[in-house]
Order: sequence, then C-alpha cells, then structure tokens
Amino acid sequence: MKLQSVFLYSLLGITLVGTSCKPKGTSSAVTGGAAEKTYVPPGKYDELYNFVSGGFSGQMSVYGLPSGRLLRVIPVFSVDPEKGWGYSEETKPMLNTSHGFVPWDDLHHVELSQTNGEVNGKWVFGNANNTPRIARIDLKTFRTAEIIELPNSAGNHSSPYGTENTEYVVAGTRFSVPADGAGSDVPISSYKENFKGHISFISVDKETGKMDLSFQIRTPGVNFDLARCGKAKSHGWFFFSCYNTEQANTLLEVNASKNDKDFIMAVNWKKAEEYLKAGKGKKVPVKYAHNTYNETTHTATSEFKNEVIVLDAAELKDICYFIPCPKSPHGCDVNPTGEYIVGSGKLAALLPVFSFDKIQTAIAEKQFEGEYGGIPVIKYEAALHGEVQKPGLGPLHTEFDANGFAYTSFFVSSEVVKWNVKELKVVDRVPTYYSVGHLCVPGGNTRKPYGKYVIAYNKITKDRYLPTGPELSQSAQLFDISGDKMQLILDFPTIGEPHYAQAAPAELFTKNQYKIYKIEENKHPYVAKGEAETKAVREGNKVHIYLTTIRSHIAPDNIEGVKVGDEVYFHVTNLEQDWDIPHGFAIKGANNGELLIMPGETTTLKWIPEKTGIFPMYCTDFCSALHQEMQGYVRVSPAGSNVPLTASIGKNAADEKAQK
Ligand SMILES: [Cu+2]
Repeated sequence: MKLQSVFLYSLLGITLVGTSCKPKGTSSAVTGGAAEKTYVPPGKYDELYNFVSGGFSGQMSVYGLPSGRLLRVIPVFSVDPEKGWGYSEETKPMLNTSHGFVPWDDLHHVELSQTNGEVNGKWVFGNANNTPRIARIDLKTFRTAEIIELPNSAGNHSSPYGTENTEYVVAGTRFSVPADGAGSDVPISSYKENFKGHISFISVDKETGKMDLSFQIRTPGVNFDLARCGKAKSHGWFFFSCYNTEQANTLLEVNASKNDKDFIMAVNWKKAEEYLKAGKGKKVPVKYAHNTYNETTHTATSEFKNEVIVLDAAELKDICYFIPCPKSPHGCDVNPTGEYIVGSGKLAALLPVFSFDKIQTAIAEKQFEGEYGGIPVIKYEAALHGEVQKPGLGPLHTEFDANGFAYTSFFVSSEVVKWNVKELKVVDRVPTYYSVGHLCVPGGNTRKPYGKYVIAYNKITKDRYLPTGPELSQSAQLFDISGDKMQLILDFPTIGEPHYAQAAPAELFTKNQYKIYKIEENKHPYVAKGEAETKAVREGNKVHIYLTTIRSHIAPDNIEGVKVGDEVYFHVTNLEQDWDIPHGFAIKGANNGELLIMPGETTTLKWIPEKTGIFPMYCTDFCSALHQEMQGYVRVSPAGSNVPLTASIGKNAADEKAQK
C-alpha cells in the first residue's frame, strides 16, 4: 500500500510541476502553414460544428472549426439573460426539478444523436452533473427541447452516452447513494450496505426525440465515471468505467486510490430489455421532473413522475459483468469496429485494451475470478487484448480516427499520444498547453470517424493568452491529424470548462435550420397575431398585456391603469417573419432578466411593480436604424387607484378619453 501511495503522490507531484512551468517550445510548436489550415475567409462557413460543454457554466457552446469562432452559447441548465432562458414564464418550467426551480448546473459531456453509428444531425444531449438531469437540444433551433431528471442518482457524471441508433442515452451515477425516498436516511458509515449505483436508460423516440426514463439497473455502490456504447459487433452492450471499488466514503483522494485495479462494467442492455419485457423489473416509488418545450405553443411544461422500473444486477446475473481495470479508470472508449475497449486508469502508467470477443468467450466459459457485490468479475487476462506500455502519465480519454489509430489524452504529462489500436504501439506524441482533459476527433466515438482533426480541451491556460485578472480563459487546441504526425494549428479560448465536446461536418446541421416561427402556426394562448389583437386585460390583480413588436415600435406603447402590487404579464409576440430579426423586451425595475423573442414567437415577462411612476419599456436587441425609438411607457398608480386600464398605440389614453 505504501508503494501505491508513493506512486499516487509522485503523479500528483508531476501535476504540480507540469502546470507551474511553461513547457519548452510553446510557440515553436506551431509550424508554418498552420494559419492557412485554420483560416476561414470572411463570408465563408466553417467545415465543422463543434459542440462544447460549458462545465460549471451549465451551458453548451458551439464553435466553428477549423476557425475556432464562437457561434453560439445554448442555454441548457443555467439561466441565461442573453436569451431570456429561465427568465421568461415560458422557459422557467424547463428548470423545474423535484428539488424545485434549480437555475444552475454543471454540464460535462455532450453526445450527438446517431443512426447506424453515424452522427445524424438531429439532437445533441448534455448532462447535469449536480442535480442529475439529461437535456436534449434540438439542432433545428439550437434550443433545449427537453430535460429529464434522474431519480436514485447523485452526480450524474457518466452520461449522456448514446447507443448507435440513439435507442437510449444512458446515465451512470457518479456518487452511489441510498435509493431515493424511505430508507435513504442512513449513517454514511453504512455505505457498503446501503449505498447503491443506478444506471439510467433513457429511451429516445426516433422521430420526435421524446425522451422517457425506460428503466434503471441497480449495481453495487461504486463511482461511475464515463461510458461508451458498444457498436457494430458489440452493439447491444454498454461499457462503464468505475472507481472507488474500495467503497470509501471519506478522503477519496487517498482512500479510493488503494486498489491496484478498479473496474469496467460491461452491460448487456439487450438482455436487460428482455428482463424488462418479462416483468423482472420492480416498480420503485420516486419523484422526478420531466420538462418539455413545445415549439407550437412556445411554452414549456413540467410533468412530475412517481415511479421507475429497476432491474437488480445482483439478482439478474447475466446483465452486468465487471472487468478489472488499472487504476481509477476515467475513459472507457470503444473503437469504430466495436471490438476494442480502451480503459484509461488515471493513476495507471499503461493503457489496457480489452477485446469484445474475448469478453464474450470469458463469459461463455465462466472465466471469473469471483464476484463483487453479486456481479461476476471476469479475469483480467481473459478479457485483455493487450496493454500499451509507457504511453504517458494519467491517461484520461481516447478517441479514434478512421485509420486504426487511437488518440489518448494524458492529464499529468500534458500530451496527446497517438497509437495503433491493433499493435498497441505508440507512433506519435505532442504536448498540450496545459493539462488536457478530454479529446475530440470529429465522429471519434462513431463507426465512421471524420478524422481530420483532434481537439484537446485543456483545463489550465497559464501564459497562453492576454491576462484577464486572476483567472485566464480556458482553451481548446486544434491539431491536424491528416498526416502521420499530429500538428498543432490553433489555440482558441472557450467558455466555462470545455469538459468534453463532439464535432461533425456542418452540412449535417445546416440543412435543417429553422429561420423563423410561422406566425400563423403560433398556438401560444396569449399570442397577438397583429397589432389589432393587442390589448390589456385585468383579471383581479393580474394584468395580461398582449403586446407585439415589429421594426421599429412596440404595440401598445402607452399603458395606464396598472397598480402597485399587480402581477403584470407582458406577452410579447414578435411579428417579424424574417430570419435573424429577434426583438428584446425589458422594463425598468423588473427584478428579472429580459426577453429575447424570435420571429413569430410569443414570450412572457412577469413584472410586479412596487412603486408608482412612469416606467419605460424598450427593445433590447438592436433591430433597425430606429431601434432606439422602439419604446413605450407604463403608468403605475397606487394600489387603490381607479385609473382605468388602457392600452394604446399612436395616441395617449387621456386623448381617447377627451374624444369620448
Ligand atoms: Cu427592436
């Protein structure tokens, strides 16, 4: 055990050295011609979309490659004043959970939907690591369309990984915890007895994308880190990396680093489906939110669900198998043929590569070394294809190209290493600046990698960019891998933590893009389809204002008769039917964000005035030469006043009265 600790601390020591000194050749690493390879002339589109997680920002960002230009930040789990996400009444339900309104999360992994193991351009999924949730983003609109909460889970790290036809996205719990509900109040010291892992299988409708928590598999209590589905020959299986097989529940830094080997868990999900159909699952009472955004009503709804079906892996012996893997594995990656599964022990000095065929033989011949928590443990040698010797320090994650090569990131030694999957020989290595986490080869997790680039997502930037106070921008680095040697061609700053990313050719997405919402198809209950339909309606202390925006005015632009303490709902319909003409909406004193309303859309801002006076409202999104004139006034009177509620445009309420 002493030796292991020395090994652990020597790795940590290297971390400190590696991140506090500037490696040699940080600028000379970029060779001539790099600028040409990343230059996208003004007016030209990039070749690829790169979907990058925002980590602790809770959002997803979209970059063009090879330019590295930031194209969009998609709000997912965190409120976003730029888009009005989580501020408009219509989007607030998207952030509902069984814990109430949760306006933040930690988005670690992105997953593009697939058909036959290739990216199909329909959706991208993201995980919420803190309050476990999975989101589906519709790539017609680049908007979050659905968020489903995960019961019995804590720290939803090992997600969202999809099967090769996106039959399911899966989510493994990072923290094993007692199952939700009755029986969850137990001593922490009873970890071994009471803490359980749950792997969630969320089905995805092929046409609509609609998600459903189909079932969960209950496992012994360990920490699940990452996962990948089997593909081609291994379709029907899933592979999860697990650490903390020590089942430590304090000081994991040391106590979860004791065992020489942890596990990769192989799951036969087709078998699990059979058990599900045969009624072998147990209905377990839980509470979780399922939030859906409707593009016709422009409104999200939350539905709360009360049970989930759980299959117990310790009882149903042939759905889960453990494979020993050195040491605290992070990445668990399946190559394009589906035959090889690469384990990346973040405290290991070698890379084990497992063989799907050998795993199947080992299961058939029961080559087990015992059980762990009731689950068979396959003998290491029986599952192993071979080990890559001395590849680097701290392997994290592997992606693949189309030519039989793997690219592994090494956090501790800050490098990307290219190696041959069959022969297990290192063929190239390049430094990263600094401390790379995940990698992305466009399509590198599919049956047909695109394979022209590898992008490193780095945790630390140090001296890479102009100083911006105590924190520097995080970054990505683009390498050309079209030749034998990897060539660094671009650095670009990123938002939040660029934890993981995927990329695919732009044409998969550009063909489906929404340009407007058709106003005649708008089914929002408070839509105004033209200025003639604008009005103000009082229902007790609620005031509904049907308001429209079009270049360059707001209708109505004079509202009187609102009283202190009223709940005022501005239902703003953007009448524009022209691409790229959103309008914004804000009002003085609203302790809320703004709205951003797409062409043809209706969105609502709730405002409770607390003072009397005249409150200007205006368009916040620069829309035309007379954008600055796009404004109006709301008069707020005392709570008991009898100023009548009026809404007008082109004249004042008082003028109207005078005419009568
Ligand atoms: Cu405007």
